[in-house]
Amino acid sequence: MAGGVAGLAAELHGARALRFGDFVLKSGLASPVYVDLRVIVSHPLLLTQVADLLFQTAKDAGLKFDSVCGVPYTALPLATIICSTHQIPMLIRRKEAKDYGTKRLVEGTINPGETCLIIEDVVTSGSSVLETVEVLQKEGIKVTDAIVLLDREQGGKARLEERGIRLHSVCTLSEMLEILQEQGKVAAEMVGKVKKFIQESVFEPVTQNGPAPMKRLCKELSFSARAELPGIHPVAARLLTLMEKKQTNLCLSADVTNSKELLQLAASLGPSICILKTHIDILNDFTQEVIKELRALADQHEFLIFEDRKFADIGNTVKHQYEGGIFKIASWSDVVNAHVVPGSGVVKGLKEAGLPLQRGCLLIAEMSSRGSLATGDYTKAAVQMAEENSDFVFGFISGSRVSNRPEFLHLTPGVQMQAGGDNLGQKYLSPKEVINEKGSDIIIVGRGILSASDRLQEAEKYRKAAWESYLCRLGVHVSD
Ligand code: S5P
Repeated sequence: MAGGVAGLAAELHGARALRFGDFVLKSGLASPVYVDLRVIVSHPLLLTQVADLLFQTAKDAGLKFDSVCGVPYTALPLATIICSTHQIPMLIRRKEAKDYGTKRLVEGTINPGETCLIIEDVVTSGSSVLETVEVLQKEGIKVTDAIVLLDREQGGKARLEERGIRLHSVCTLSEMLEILQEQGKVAAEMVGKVKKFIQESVFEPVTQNGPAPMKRLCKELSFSARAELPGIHPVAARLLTLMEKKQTNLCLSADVTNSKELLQLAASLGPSICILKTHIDILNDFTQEVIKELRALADQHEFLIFEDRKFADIGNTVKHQYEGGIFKIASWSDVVNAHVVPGSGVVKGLKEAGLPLQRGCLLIAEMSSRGSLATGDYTKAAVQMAEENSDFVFGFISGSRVSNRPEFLHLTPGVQMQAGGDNLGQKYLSPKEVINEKGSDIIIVGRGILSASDRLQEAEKYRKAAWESYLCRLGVHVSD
């Protein structure tokens, strides 16, 4: 096996599946190593070599299994090669249930009680393997072992073991590094840097009970430290400071249609929230008087007002919509948001009205609704537009952390204690998933709170859950 791994290390390095330098990972971590095994699909010999090593590792461990399932997507072709070569039935896990049709999550013949072996290309925290395991287990399939090509040694093995899954790796990142150093492909200094990074960015459980939230042993800046960053947008600084002071990263989506109810909400939930989000055009009885009272409550309880207007027109039009009309949004709303679909003109138009009033803007980089088109390159374009207009834009509406710059804030809608959705396309994640796993900063909650009989008590539940998840992310232990 050692010979095989030495050859493999050189091949992977040659195919640029392993790169060394300065990278920023999706999680926001700066990393001296970048592992992208997706590229191996362009190297058929390497692909077969990897599949062989994975199968050999399973054989060496004496594993018995009835089927094989690759974690989507890179491990899919690997599982296919293994199954085809050794005549083993394969299962395919769908990443998302099809919106139409059968809604199956697993393709292939499911025989409950049979054992399935999981194949994965690289494991960091173990989350992707766990997701696949959970889907298979729900179908009644036994899963006890997973084979991975590269274990990044960042806590995945231990986390999987806690959930009853043994992880067997063809190679660890440290072994790979040593081989590449011996082969003269990576300098000793870089090897040291990567080893230090591995040690400092281990994901490990911070609670004893239940599915453990993960703590990142890395430098995550606190909200108050981010408020002090040079060049931070004044609205972001104000928001981050009040969040830390009030210990809240909860934004209330005050989607009510009656102004008395809106003001009651602001008065009673004000101390629990950092932002009150309005859809001012759904009020049946809007007057500027309501706005005056809302502003007074915002100042009294120290929360920002965010009119969720989602501007999406050419610059000239949005400028009028923002400062004029019946609502005169720019005159009272600290924060507004915009779709990026018109191009940067939308931000420039809003900026002309908003900058003199020291307002801030969030760009919609992703949406919580099923089938949203705001993904991939669209999301990237939103990030770029924010970076180019950071005098006015201070963050995003998104499902996850889309920018690694700590001066940008991420606000995530589609949050309820229980996962699920409504019957009009909304999808929900829990506060913990959003803050801890997706790396967002602020949860936006509407009906999760509004439909409770005791709204204040419910808001406090959300505030605590989101705040504790933030502390967890910082590596602070939370005890009840
Ligand atoms: O992608 C999005 C963006 C926004 S701003 N998905 C959303 O749901 N929103 C808003 O968040 C939506 O307009 C609503 O006001 C709130 C979510 O409400 P809930 O009742 O589903 O929590």
